[in-house]
Amino acid sequence: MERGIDVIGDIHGHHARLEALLTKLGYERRNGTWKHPERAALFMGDLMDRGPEQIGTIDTVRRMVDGGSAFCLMGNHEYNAIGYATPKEGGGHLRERTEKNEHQHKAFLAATGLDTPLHRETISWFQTLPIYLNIGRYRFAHACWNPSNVAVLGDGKAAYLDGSRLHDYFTEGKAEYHSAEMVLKGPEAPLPSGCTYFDNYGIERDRVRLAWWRRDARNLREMAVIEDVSTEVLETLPAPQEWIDRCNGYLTFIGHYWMTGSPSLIADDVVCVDFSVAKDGVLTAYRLEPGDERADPGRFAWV
Ligand SMILES: [Mn+2]
Repeated sequence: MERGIDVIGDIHGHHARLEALLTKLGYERRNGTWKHPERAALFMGDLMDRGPEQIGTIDTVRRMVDGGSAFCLMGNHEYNAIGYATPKEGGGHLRERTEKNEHQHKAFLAATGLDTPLHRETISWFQTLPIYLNIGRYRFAHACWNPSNVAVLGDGKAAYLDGSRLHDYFTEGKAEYHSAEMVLKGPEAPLPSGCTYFDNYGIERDRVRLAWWRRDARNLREMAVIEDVSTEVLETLPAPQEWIDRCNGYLTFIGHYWMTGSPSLIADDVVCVDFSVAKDGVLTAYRLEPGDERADPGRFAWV
């Protein structure tokens, strides 16, 4: 890695905030494309769904990627969008067009239309996005770097969906499906029966996301990424150990997790850059410098 990299978290259609962040970071808009004289941006995925400017956000990022001033990873929302758009053999789509799935996806569909040329063209760009990247001692994945799943999806340096067998990535039981779900959505654990909570979309959930970077979690409560669920029962359950990431000298970057408050570190070798711009939070960048070995709380910038 020769250039400094600005690692930018989930945007979810908040284009004005993206432009404000790029400006703050010293990027300038020339001939319609944002560029920095010395640095590159790396977007952690989840460009879309939820927010007010779906097309503007995608267009800005895409121009930066095409112009060589940015990388962009796939997030779970782009992955879901690919499944939602892709017909399945025998009828239906790789991601079912249920009311719940449509609800999570409605801002994007309102902007592109369903099965329109713009929709299809945008989805085909999503399909070109890497599922993860490894650059030198730095690893980038939307939700989780899990070595066995990383190995299923690619060569450990980069992974892309294989368009000739897309259905494998959306079919329960296929290694590609479970690996893509792990890297893009992270590990989850079921809650005890009767224990549920409501997520950001108001959908009732009976599983919790696991904070796989908390190596010292003593129980499921301490490892659950959740605020408002009855916690006592979770304190009696063990923290699942199989997902705990031993980062092995790498610095790992993720988005995805709807962190709250001012950007801060979640571990000394795992950096989350999602601080919930789509839920009254901030759009966040981490200004990675060549040679950085440990995470540094002074590297965050946000708007
Ligand atoms: Mn996400």
